[in-house]
Amino acid sequence: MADTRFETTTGNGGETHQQAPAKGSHGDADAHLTTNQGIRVSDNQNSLKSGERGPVLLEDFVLREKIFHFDHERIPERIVHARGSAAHGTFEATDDLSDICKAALFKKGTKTPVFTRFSTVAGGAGSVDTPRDVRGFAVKFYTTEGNWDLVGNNIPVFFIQDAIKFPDLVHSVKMEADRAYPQAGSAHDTFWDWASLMPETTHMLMWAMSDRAIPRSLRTIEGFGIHTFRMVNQAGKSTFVKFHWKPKLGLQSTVWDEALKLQAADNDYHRRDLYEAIDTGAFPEWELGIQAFDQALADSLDWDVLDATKIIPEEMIPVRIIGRMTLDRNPDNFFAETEQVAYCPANVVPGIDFTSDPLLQGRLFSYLDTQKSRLGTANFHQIPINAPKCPVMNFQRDGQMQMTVPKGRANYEPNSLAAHGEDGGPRECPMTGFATAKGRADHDETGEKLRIRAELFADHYSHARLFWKSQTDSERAHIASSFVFELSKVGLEQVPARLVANLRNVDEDLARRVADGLGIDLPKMAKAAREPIDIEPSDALSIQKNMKATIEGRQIGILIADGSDADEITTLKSAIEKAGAKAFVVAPRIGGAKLSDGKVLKADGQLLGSPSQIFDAVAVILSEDGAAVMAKEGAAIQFVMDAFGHLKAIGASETAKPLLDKAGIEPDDGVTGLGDDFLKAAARRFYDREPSIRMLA
Ligand code: HDD
Repeated sequence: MADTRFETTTGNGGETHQQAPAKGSHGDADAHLTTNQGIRVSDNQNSLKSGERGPVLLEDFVLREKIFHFDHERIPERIVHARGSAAHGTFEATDDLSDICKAALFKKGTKTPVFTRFSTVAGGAGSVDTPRDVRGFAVKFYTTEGNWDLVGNNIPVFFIQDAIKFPDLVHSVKMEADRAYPQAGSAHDTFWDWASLMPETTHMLMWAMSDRAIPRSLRTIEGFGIHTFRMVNQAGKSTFVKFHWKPKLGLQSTVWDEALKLQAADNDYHRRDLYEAIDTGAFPEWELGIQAFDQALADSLDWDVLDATKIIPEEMIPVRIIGRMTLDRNPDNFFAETEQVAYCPANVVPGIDFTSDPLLQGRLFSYLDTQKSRLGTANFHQIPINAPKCPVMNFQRDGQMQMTVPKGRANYEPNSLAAHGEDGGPRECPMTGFATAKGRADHDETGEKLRIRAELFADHYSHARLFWKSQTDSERAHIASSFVFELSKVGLEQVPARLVANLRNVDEDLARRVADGLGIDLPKMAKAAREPIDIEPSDALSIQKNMKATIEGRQIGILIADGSDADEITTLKSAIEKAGAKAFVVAPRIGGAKLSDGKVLKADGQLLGSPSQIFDAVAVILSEDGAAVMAKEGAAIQFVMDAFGHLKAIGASETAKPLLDKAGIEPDDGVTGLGDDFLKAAARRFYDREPSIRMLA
């Protein structure tokens, strides 16, 4: 008989414990269904009754155990970042970093397993993937020296400067306390009430209102560690660093109307995209980079590097690429891995250290604490997805759900048991263990106990201005329009004007556009706590300036119907696939369409369930008759109309043109035939088309 158990290391010195039946065992002739006590189950369909139609007996331990376990399947969802998707992968160090960091994972050529979880912030675990929101970007590195968690976002700054405000931020942005809506997203009273009273949010609001908050896919977002961290080399010298993840596919975002429609088209749009990309071998990749600088540079800046609402422009300190992360394996089980993974910014390895950023310092407490209430036990680090892949040896003992079985008498330190022939257990490691970076605190400290923030934290607008100045015209129009959209959902009369009064400190044109869009008078400028300064614009802050003209990793929808030209379809499909993109055939019926050669081509998706917003570009291949039929089909008209409205390329066969005419499309550079010009156009969005089809603020 095959053993249906499998063993997982807990990371605790390689000890093992029993787990559920091995994957793939279902259907094996020797795979027996058992209770959790290992007792074989003879009948999984009928509960034990007294007589054929009689009551169910309390005695039925098979039934009781099954229902009992089911009743307790759910655990509390994360307070924030509840909705997420994750994948396994590898980080490879590509540069020699020994000059500034001694961590083993950064030794050139070293490969470290990772588990990376992306998330939205405000929505619950079952909410949609595409609201306007920040995306979490959390990476757990299982290094040989212990776990390092880099818990960042896709935006390089944060709403607040001090962790003490985090509960207020989160309460205000999540669904409102009495009515329990909206489920995800910030377009509601309480968020804007709070944010408009909190000028330090302004820089982050600019990013959150930009297209960064409506990414096309998780594979096309950047990631940032946000805080200034430290790296420490072998000699004990410490260097400040800021972490950056740069996606191989470049940055890609949606437009707002598209993001809204995606919420209807596919709630799981990003989750599905990540899963399918990995499943089909199109492994998402990011480069990891650092901006490294010393105390002298930090002191020379006009802002404080401990302030998480500020950046350091890449033009000022270039990003040095130090490694590459590839995600190449989907989780086997969503709950066991994606749900139970517990990130904690306090998890650092020797060579990486904190600064006194007050936001970071608060986080060092919060994450460890929250895992106890989420996962129910101080032993959550023993859950396989959280367990280090190096030995764990200490004298911490017991607790709920203890999975290891320590041996011997030594459960305290120091002890002298070893001297008497017994196992005395592990010892401190003064030379190789984690030792807090030496040197003075990041800034002069008097040692006095003060509830204040350092002086430069009072500048709330300079970096928001820098961001605004660094955007393209189209990006500015999107930002202004997002403010208008969000504030138009606010019922509290005092709030929009208060926010616009803050925006006047960022840019007068922005404030005026938002006020006009809302139909309100321009309010008096809010008094800035500190006069903003001007900083040189930075191209790195723009999405549109950092898009890659490639169709690699993208999905192109091909609308066909009965009579469509078989050769045109085959040629286009193979050209798309050759370029590393995915061709997705859409037809009125899932069974497919009968093509010009008399053969039936099965569709990948039915027209009603595959609107064009799920594609990066679309092609329409229709015969004359097919086009006439489709021109009477609302979903087909909407398909091309939305593709055009969402600034995508549309490639059409000559005979498909009547459908485009019916949709009111006035051809531009993005409307092409089916040849190379289409593939070239599909690699970009046509932002210059926008003013002719939509009124923006
Ligand atoms: Fe946080 C989760 C990112 C500030 C408290 N946070 C969480 C996750 C990410 C971030 C990506 C999800 C991790 C996962 O996938 O499981 N958080 C950030 C960033 C911040 C930040 C980039 C600022 C730079 N967070 C922050 C503060 C506090 C928290 C200031 C509290 C003082 N965050 C939490 C938390 C969460 C969390 C409540 C919820 C679930 C969890 O930790 O594991 O503890």
